[in-house]
Amino acid sequence: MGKCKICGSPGFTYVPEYKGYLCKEHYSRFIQAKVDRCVKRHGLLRGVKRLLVGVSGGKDSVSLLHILSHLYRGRIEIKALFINLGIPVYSAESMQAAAKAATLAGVDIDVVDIKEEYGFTIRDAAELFLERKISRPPCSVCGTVKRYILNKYAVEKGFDAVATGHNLDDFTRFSAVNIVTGMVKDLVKQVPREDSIHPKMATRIKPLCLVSNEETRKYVLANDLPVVESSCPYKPPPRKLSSLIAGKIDEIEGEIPGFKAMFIGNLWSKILPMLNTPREQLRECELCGMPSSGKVCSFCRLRETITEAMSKERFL
Ligand code: Q46
Ligand code: ZN
Ligand code: ZN
Repeated sequence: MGKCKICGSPGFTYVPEYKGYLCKEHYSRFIQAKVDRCVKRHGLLRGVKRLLVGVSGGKDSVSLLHILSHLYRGRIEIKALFINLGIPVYSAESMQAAAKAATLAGVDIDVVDIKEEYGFTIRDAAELFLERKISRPPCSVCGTVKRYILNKYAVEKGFDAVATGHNLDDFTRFSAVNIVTGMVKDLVKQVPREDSIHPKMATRIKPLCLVSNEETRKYVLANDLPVVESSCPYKPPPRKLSSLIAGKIDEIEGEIPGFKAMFIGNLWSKILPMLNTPREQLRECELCGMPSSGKVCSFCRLRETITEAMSKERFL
């Protein structure tokens, strides 16, 4: 292992941008500077005084909290939110990691327990799906639940924006799949900042949008951050199209360093501005009052389906 190009101490990892090695400290500073540049270039914290960070205990969100706290604590208020999804073993371990990460970052953390708040867990949803009593797979239920709770918590507690840990690889993979499958509605959401379009919708930001999977993995190692070791038992094998595309994108990045950033940068600056997609018209859900495109929001519809299926089970 070579020496750090900046300070000469033992190198931690090779960094293509430096054409050489960096030590743990300078590697961490390099990643933090990358996030700071992205935040400034895309105005991610424009108008944001209070920021809610969704922390799952995974490497991306734990790195995100550490980086944001390092860069902006004291200038804006930062709070972490962990959502207890009730997934056996995994949720308890994730909560421990998230709590430790928050302590390390010097940030308060709150927990929303979906069983306590809404009467079901992702485990319940997974079992109902296996028994063919609901049609949505656990990850689809989980995604709707997480989005809804993060937004609701932020709006009710007066946060200006919600930050999540989507990274460069998530952006490139989702965008390429959306292009190939023609999912323009989803493609236009692959941006660093989605402004609020409803009084009950918080602005969403993704400050790790130019930091890769490999970089957050190394950031965790360099800073000895606590992350959940187990993986979610409901994680499905990756879809064939998605994993093939991700593999090819990795191959190209290996040949042409900076390819992923170029792809996503051109998408943001040249392609998305040409797409004339009308903004979604939102009203308030008749059941919960949160933003919805129909009479009842997707979360309330989902909750009704699950609780109905659970109560039928009880009477069998
Ligand atoms: S927690 Fe939830 Fe993930 Fe588990 S059920 Fe799927 S989405 S895999 S990141
Ligand atoms: Zn150094
Ligand atoms: Zn609702």
